[in-house]
Amino acid sequence: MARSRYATSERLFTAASRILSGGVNSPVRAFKSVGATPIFIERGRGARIEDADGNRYIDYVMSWGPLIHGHAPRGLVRELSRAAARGTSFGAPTEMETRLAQRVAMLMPSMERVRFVSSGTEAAMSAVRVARAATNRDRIIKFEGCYHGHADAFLVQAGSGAMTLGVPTSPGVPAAAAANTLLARYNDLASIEPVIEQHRGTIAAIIVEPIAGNMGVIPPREGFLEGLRAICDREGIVLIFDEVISGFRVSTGGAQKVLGVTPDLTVLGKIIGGGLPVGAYGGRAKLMELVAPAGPVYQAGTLSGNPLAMTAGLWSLENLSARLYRHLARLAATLAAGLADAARDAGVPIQVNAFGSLLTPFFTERPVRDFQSALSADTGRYAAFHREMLARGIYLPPSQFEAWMLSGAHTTRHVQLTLRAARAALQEMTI
Ligand code: KE4
Repeated sequence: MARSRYATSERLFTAASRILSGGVNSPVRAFKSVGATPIFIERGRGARIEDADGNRYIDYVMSWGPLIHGHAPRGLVRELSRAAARGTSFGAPTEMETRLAQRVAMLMPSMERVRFVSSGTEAAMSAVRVARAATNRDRIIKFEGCYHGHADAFLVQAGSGAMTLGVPTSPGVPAAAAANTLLARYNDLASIEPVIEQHRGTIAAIIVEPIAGNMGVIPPREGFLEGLRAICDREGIVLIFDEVISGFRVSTGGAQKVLGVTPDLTVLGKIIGGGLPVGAYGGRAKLMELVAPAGPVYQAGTLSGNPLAMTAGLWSLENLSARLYRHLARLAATLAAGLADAARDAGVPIQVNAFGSLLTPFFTERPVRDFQSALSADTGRYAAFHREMLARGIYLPPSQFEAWMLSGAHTTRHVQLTLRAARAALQEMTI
């Protein structure tokens, strides 16, 4: 029998599954929803990765967003090597933390004060804690299909891996925690007013992905974010933008700059760590001065502000440019249009949503504007497409409900090769 092109990955996954829950350290990586064995990555360079069997791929996961400059940029590796040689962690202040915070605040002026943590989850849960302390209220509103990490309060109708695996509300979340999390529909302002009416005076925060990425990409409707801002101003509710994906991904100032709506607090992650573990939350000084040791709201972390993550994040932000965003937007537009053309020619219904360098092809005839329409996508067809593309050297997010990510290392040539593979894959799927 011919040796599988993924034989080594299959062997490694068997070993991993004996010691790691589900063989992975984050569920979406397990390829469950695309019905395949996850491939084990050996190395990455630029827009490409190579797996344990020596297969090479053009990568559109890019570690789920941090790698806006591609894999292992020489300058980042150089700075990181120098930083590591000086020590990996001190548990004490370093100048790098101040420098990265200053760069974040310069690019995103709403962040008058910043606190670094080690993941987006930590950042989002801490921002909610600040909002609760500031308002002396317990409830939050989140939107169906949005994902803010795996803290108890957020695992209610959550997106990303929770949506992918069909467990949007996780066992193990106490009913009391879930009860404080109220749900509304993304892009539907009218769905919020009844929730406000019913719980007036008890809602501390509205948390939202200003550009939804965890149902697949769903841009905000005209007026949606402005409406949230007005409701929060009227009701004394803290508006939290979760820009873990969109922050520095869609512009040098994130979604809040492009869309012109300013939150009270912002949650960041991914790009600000350049691929190392990081998260950050921040916003109005009056709110952030509540955070210990400046104020009474406790939040801490052994590796918060880790010098290696700060170094990688600072290099990443210092190398952002208007030219980079123009390049990313152009490639994404070419990719989106090419996918739509290839699907039409193959007679496969696809709706491609895109915003800047974020895009998702939904396998459905319906325009995808919210959680319900995202759910209409044919996940079986997406799984078949994923497998066909993997076999043709294109590594896509192993879930219909995620965002494809481009980087400055992707070129027109990579996109042309991707569209050639997509055309063949879609034709193959209709046979
Ligand atoms: P982390 O705790 O995974 O660093 O960040 C949580 C988070 C918070 N907010 C948003 C908008 C996010 O997208 C995320 C994490 N994103 C997913 C992929 N969409 C991470 C991938 C994974 O879970 O393995």
